[in-house]
Amino acid sequence: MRPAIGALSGLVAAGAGLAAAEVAGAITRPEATPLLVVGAAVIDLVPRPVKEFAVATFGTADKAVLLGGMAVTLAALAALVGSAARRRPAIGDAGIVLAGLIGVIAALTRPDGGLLDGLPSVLGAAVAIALLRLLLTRAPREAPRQDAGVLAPAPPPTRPDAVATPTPAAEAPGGFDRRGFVLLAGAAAAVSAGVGAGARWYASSKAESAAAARKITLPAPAAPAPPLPDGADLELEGLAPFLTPSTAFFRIDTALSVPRIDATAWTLRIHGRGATERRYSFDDLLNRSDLMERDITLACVSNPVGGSYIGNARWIGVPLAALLEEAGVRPPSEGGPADQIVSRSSDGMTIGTPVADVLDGRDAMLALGMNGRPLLPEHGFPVRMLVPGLYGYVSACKWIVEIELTTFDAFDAYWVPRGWSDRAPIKTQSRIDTPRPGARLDAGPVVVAGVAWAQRVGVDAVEVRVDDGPWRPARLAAEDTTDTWRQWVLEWEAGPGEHRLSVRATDRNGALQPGDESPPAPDGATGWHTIDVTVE
Ligand SMILES: Nc1nc2c(c(=O)[nH]1)N[C@H]1C(S)=C(S)[C@@H](COP(=O)(O)O)O[C@H]1N2
Ligand SMILES: [Mo]
Repeated sequence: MRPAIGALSGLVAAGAGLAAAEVAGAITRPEATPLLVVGAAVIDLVPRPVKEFAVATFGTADKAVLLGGMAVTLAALAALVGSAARRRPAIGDAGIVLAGLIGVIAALTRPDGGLLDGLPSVLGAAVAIALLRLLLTRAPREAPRQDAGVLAPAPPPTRPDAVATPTPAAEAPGGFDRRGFVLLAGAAAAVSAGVGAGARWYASSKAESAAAARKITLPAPAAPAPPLPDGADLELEGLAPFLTPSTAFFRIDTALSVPRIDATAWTLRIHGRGATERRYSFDDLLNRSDLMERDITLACVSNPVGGSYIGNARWIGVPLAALLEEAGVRPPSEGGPADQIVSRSSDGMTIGTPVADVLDGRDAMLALGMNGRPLLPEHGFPVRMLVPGLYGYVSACKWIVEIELTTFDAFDAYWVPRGWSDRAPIKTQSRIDTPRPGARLDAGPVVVAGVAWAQRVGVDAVEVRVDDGPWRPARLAAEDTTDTWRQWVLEWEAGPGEHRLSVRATDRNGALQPGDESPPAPDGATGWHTIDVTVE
């Protein structure tokens, strides 16, 4: 146990520091606690290949993996610093001050960071230093290692009464108040866990009640979505449902903790080149007479061929073109000085969208509702942007608070300096949902089905190939709109053996989905989704 005392002290001190930071965060801003701000900084700083690796390996669990990895790293460092501090207490102070400083810098450099955001890290470091010192005074002090040639002071003789004055030589059982140390460390750990969890709970319940401060009921939209045509949803087992339930909708963002926004205090500011500044409250949007409801498929640029970062929902929102027109915005083709809309979120994300796309008549909107309900926090409550035909990272700003009219020359949005294209229309794609890759099937008729999308244009054909056979036309489900994906199905008479199935779509302009394989970066993956199955 002896060598572990320092490590244990370091761990307990780190835990107490984090708990103290949670308390400070619960009072100031829960997003500003050290792990969250440092994690957010890591997300912003990782180079594209690392980010792509993380998304490919961990998918949407990447945030949990990041937080877990940070906790393990912090624990290891705390144990190391604690051990070193047993010999030289100054190392303990210095290590914790450094950790606190990293937290403060990360907090203050967040795009949405304020001065107060440094407080959790400062308080956490102070508590950690005090507790580490206290714990180490209970532990027997180890003699500093002596370098060769330096005269070591003669160790004091061991006395039976060494209990009162712990010395390096007090290695006798009585020299270490083991019981006192264990009690103190145990109590500190228990109090930290309790206080930390309590602060967490308090912060989240405060956020929930702010969000629910007023029960939001969405008004019936003036322009409801046309009813789904019969046969748009084939309702086949293993096939993605035509409308994705909100709770099953993919979530992609850089927010380590989901922003919790009080809708009653929310405002949107529209300003910039060629725009008369306008502000809207949530009520302003809710009470408009031009609310529209639309089925729109949203795809992430990081979606690999055959991937699941795509969903289709029924959204309610305000036409974005109407808001821009109220601000006097004209498209570049009519002499407007701005060609880019930069939308900003409450957590500082920036997303750049071509003005021309938003004003060309498509159903670009500021969405307030998803599948008949207010947005879920994860999907941008209270308001997010949607532009059919563009990948999410260039259109779908969640937790939006600002729209600035500018130019692509003047401003690079968040993902652009990180290696992604500044413009990114969604590429035509198709996906096999059933059978699953690697499935073992019985010989005989097999239902092969999936989805395909060619947003803004529409899917006109889907073809499936088995092994080296001919491309066979699949049956297309009824089309909802050209802005939604379209289901397809093919019955396949499967013979025994290993088989390879591929799918490809053709859009309404007659353009065939490209078969050459390219990765998601910089502007969306291409290739034909291909799976292997075994028929017995
Ligand atoms: N504020 C904010 N909005 C954001 C993002 C983000 O990281 N922060 N990610 C974008 C990306 S890359 C995508 S694909 C969509 C995903 O929306 P969803 O999570 O509701 O599916 O949100 C977009 N809007
Ligand atoms: Mo995305």
